[in-house]
Amino acid sequence: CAQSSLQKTYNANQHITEKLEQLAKTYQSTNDRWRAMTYQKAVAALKRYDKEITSWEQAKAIPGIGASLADKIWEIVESGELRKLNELSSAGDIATLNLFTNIWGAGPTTARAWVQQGMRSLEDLKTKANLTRQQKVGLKYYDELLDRMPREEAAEIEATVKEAALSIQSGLIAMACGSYRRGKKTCGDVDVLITHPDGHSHKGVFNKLLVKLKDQGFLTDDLVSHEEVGNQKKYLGVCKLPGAGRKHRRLDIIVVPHSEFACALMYFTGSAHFNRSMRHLATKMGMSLNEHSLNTGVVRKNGEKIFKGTPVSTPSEEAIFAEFGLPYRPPEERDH
Ligand code: DCP
Ligand code: MG
Ligand code: MN
Repeated sequence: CAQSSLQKTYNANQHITEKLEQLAKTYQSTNDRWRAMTYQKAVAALKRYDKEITSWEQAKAIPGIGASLADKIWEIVESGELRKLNELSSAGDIATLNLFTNIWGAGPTTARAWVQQGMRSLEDLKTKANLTRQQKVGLKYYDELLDRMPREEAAEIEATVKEAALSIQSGLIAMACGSYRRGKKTCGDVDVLITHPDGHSHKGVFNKLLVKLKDQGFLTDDLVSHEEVGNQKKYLGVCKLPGAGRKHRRLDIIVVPHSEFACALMYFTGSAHFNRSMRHLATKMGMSLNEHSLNTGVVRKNGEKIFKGTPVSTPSEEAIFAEFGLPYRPPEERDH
């Protein structure tokens, strides 16, 4: 009716909701979803409330508004300002958060904690912060790891890993996936996938390869030295090609059994966006896809898997596309 639509469009407390909305956005931008939602809910409650708020008690009496929110609302009514907002959203803090989240191994939560502890620069972190081993590596190579490498250099890194792998076991397949395989001009890291066509000779290669590449001085630092998911082994680290003027680069090495090769190849080729689309399509078609296998006949109830389905044979990426009834899409066309 006319009255309720009037109530919806007229906001008697716009001066308050504006500030709380900004606060919600700030928390959203620092990935504090819980706080962001709290303030979004308060804004919605205030927008439904049709009278101007003139006391702390009045604010507190609105369903969904607790004492701490009433304090903030009252602060805005009295002073027209919200100190918390000024504290959080100063341009300097945003820049500092960006500076910190660019460190490998530091996410928004860690970055925010450092800012709250008074850290303002990378130098502060080096001298005063509690850093994980990974964050120490991330900080040591801060500029180098932010720099994307030309694809020619990614090819040299691929060749180095491949040569070492083949010296350990003949017949291995070692190939760079990720942005390199998608044909990008620059790469953030190199994602080398390793398998053996005979189905078993990949076993034991992972450890020997890492030892060899470390002995060569090629691998300089570990980030995740050994991650094992099912039959796949993954290494995340930092490498440097020999010779002067070379930069430290991020390198991922993944060793998989040949039966999982096509699914792993597709996953590590990406893009991440393409992978999400494929998983979404799989769900719609009663299938599931990950870096290990493609399963059909998956049963889901309320979005939850109650039967994990049956893995189908996937000898190649072409076979995976065919299972979806899709034409083959070359890596260069998988950015979306
Ligand atoms: N991947 C994914 N989802 C993620 C991260 C990665 O599906 N959250 C997959 C798709 C990526 C691949 O792993 O293409 C490799 O991950 P990278 O982070 O190395 O991403 P790219 O190689 O695509 O880009 P970059 O050049 O930045 O390394
Ligand atoms: Mg990559
Ligand atoms: Mn990678």
